[in-house]
Amino acid sequence: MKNIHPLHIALFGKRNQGKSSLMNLLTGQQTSIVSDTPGTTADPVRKSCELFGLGKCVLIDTAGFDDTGALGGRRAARALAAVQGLDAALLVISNNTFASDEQEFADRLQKEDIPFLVLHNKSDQKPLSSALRTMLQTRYPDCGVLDFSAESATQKASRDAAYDPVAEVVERLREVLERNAPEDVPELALQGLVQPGDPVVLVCPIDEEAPKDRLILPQVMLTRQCLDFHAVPVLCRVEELPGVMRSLPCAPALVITDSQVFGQVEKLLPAGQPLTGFSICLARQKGNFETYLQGTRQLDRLSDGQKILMLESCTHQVNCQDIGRVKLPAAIRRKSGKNLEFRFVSGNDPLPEPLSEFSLAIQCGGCMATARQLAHRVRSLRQAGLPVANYGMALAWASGIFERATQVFR
Ligand SMILES: Nc1nc2c(ncn2[C@@H]2O[C@H](COP(=O)(O)OP(=O)(O)O)[C@@H](O)[C@H]2O)c(=O)[nH]1
Ligand SMILES: [Mg+2]
Repeated sequence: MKNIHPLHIALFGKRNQGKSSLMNLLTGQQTSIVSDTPGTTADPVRKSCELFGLGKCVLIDTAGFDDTGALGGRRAARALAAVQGLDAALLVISNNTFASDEQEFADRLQKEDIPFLVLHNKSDQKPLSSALRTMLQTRYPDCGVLDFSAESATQKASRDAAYDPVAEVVERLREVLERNAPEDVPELALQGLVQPGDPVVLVCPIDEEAPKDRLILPQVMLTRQCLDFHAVPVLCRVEELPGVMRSLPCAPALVITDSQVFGQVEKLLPAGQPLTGFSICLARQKGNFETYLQGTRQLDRLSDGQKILMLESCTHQVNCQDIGRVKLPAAIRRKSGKNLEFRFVSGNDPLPEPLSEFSLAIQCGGCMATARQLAHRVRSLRQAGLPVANYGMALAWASGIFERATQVFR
């Protein structure tokens, strides 16, 4: 499994089930305090690690969701809030106990579409009963169930250096993730579009918004993808594009540009030259592509007074904010000639109610969000009957080249 962003995996369960012991085993070091005093892990503890077969992960150890200490209510609420945007969860139980707390929590995970593994810990004390295993597999057909002992695994590892105490846990997690992978997400945006040796031109404007001394993530990602496919990335600014096009031995397999200069770039290229944008590539990679294609066409059907919901997945990228809050609304107003109202939601903030007030939602590229986070958000919007477009496609639309910029992916 290849993941560009680390997988966020959290451990949940009542107090004293062995969550922190598992966290320490998985991260291979003393990260979380293990204690037989229930309620020791007060705030979520995060730790990055590399798990064999899963790649880069961020593990999150949480307070028990039954925590009833002085801060209990808040802790439990925080454990629940941590659910949003997770790639997977480990629900840790023991002693064949799967009571209403656990059930409520597992139901919630299932509802939020977060894949999870129920890990029955302390099997050295009491193994998982077949009745509970069957109940779990019936109620949560997509989850995994594993009988385990953090204690025994730790002891075995201390006797046998070749023994990997978490291999089984990681393998089961991997199976669960694979079984629940979002369907329309290709691994890489350029898959099938470029061949070894193909030149690919990446147009990267360096303006006052460009970060100092570096490139932005989508530019780095697409450069890397060209290299992965043995294509030849050629980076340039808009000014140099005509010269680059003249000097290449053949027409590039693809030109990928920053969406803000779509208009300029398309005028500099011969008709028929495959062209797309970084953010459209990102949308291709992060799923929901068909939804965005259809949603963007909605821009042709806007009328005066309609409301558009702008969704930014992160709260800190000044560049995206400027595009989403200022440039894109201005470009849409200009191109449509309509008097429109824009509303903004950032990060994981809740969606405004009622969604029926809006005629269209436009989601940012989500370079800092996982495919699952985006899938979840887009699903909620679609369930409310709202068409969903995407920043990159909307910018292409505003530049009059929506069809051309999305053609290569259709
Ligand atoms: N017998 C046994 N005890 C365990 C196992 N895993 C954890 N424990 C013990 O259970 C207690 C609670 O563990 P901890 O990891 O702090 O649980 P948490 O509250 O869920 O984070 C500690 O005393 C651990 O040593 C296990 O597999 N078997
Ligand atoms: Mg703990």
